[in-house]
Amino acid sequence: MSRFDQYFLMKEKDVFEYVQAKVKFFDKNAKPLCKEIGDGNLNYVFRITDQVSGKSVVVKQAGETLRISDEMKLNVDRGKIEAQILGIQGQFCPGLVPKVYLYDEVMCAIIMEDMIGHEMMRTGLLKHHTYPKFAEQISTFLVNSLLLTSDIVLNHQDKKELVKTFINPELCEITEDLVFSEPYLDYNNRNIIFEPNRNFIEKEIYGDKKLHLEAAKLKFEFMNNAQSLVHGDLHTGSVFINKEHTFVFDPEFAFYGPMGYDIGNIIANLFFAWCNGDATSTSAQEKEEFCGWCLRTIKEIVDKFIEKYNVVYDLCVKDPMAKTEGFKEYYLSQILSNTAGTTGLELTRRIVGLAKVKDITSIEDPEKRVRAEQICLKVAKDCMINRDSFLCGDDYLKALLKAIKEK
Ligand code: SR1
Ligand code: MG
Repeated sequence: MSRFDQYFLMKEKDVFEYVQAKVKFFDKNAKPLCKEIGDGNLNYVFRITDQVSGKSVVVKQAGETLRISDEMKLNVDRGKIEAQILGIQGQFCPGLVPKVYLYDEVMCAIIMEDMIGHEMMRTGLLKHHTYPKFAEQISTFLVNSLLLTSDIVLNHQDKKELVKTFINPELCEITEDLVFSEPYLDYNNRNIIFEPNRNFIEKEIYGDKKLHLEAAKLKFEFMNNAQSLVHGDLHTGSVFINKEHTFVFDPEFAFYGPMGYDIGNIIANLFFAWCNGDATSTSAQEKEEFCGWCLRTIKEIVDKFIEKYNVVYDLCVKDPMAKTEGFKEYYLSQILSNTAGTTGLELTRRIVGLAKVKDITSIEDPEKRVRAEQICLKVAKDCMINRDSFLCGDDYLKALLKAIKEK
């Protein structure tokens, strides 16, 4: 019997004993230091470091209520999907996700590799750090994790088994509400609007029925297109990074959905980083370097995705009908359209909905925040309404330039 045979929410003081009981990670003479480092909306994340050997490990535990709101409750076993998908992504994208040492179904905790020497990408972006290898590495992650789990490549029965395993109704419902519905209808009364932008949002978002129709179409595509095993929440808080290397983590929203959902999330969050650089850079040089990097990276991610998609498709496609002339191009055009639509949805929900991003909320000057939010919403509408014409990286930069001009 151990005190970890029954679920309880751990505190910093419990975690070293827990790790030793489960995986004996540290030496006998270890001097542990434990810190809760989570800054997400859902879970608790502890880092324990042995001050003697320098070895460290991370423990992520699900609580019964969410950090973002005590009123929101979820099953505590949500980490199980995360541990499973990290295993699959580790096979298809070696080195780009952290290693899982254990998933504990009782304590609902994952013990995993500490991504030493990396920092949360959003934290780095808020300091206007740039990451020259990100576009290359994230595009590899996207193509491999998405294409290699799709019907294009996998045996269709095996793929259907994966669809079953990764049914994730509770977390998908959060996304269906927070991303696809509430920013347009606010039926749960929990949208948070920056007051100086209320009139703009009432007219441009709540009042635009054409936009609602596009959001509705994208919502039902999200729910019904079991295309690939998607990460499901691929924003810059789900990436740990340094100048050389990228880790993608936190895939607890994973399920079988449209590929564009992951690609569009990354693009939107780089637009948020651009907005922060535009509003808060302390010199013209800093703005040029940082904002220039954000734009180049958006463009490169889309273009590299297309390039690598074509290579992997030709190498790995198994389905005989998917080899039909013209199908590769058709399939890509669907992915790119959904990518643009998702970019717009993510841009909108972080400005209008409940869950915000620091890139925008930390802009202290109200006029600059108004500008940043309005640019995001203008780009968002363009991306959603005209999504079939976003065919390459440059199209996103054009949308931004157009939104800036309209301001
Ligand atoms: C209630 S959870 C709010 C948001 O945090 C997660 O990271 C997802 O993005 C979710 O939409
Ligand atoms: Mg998360």
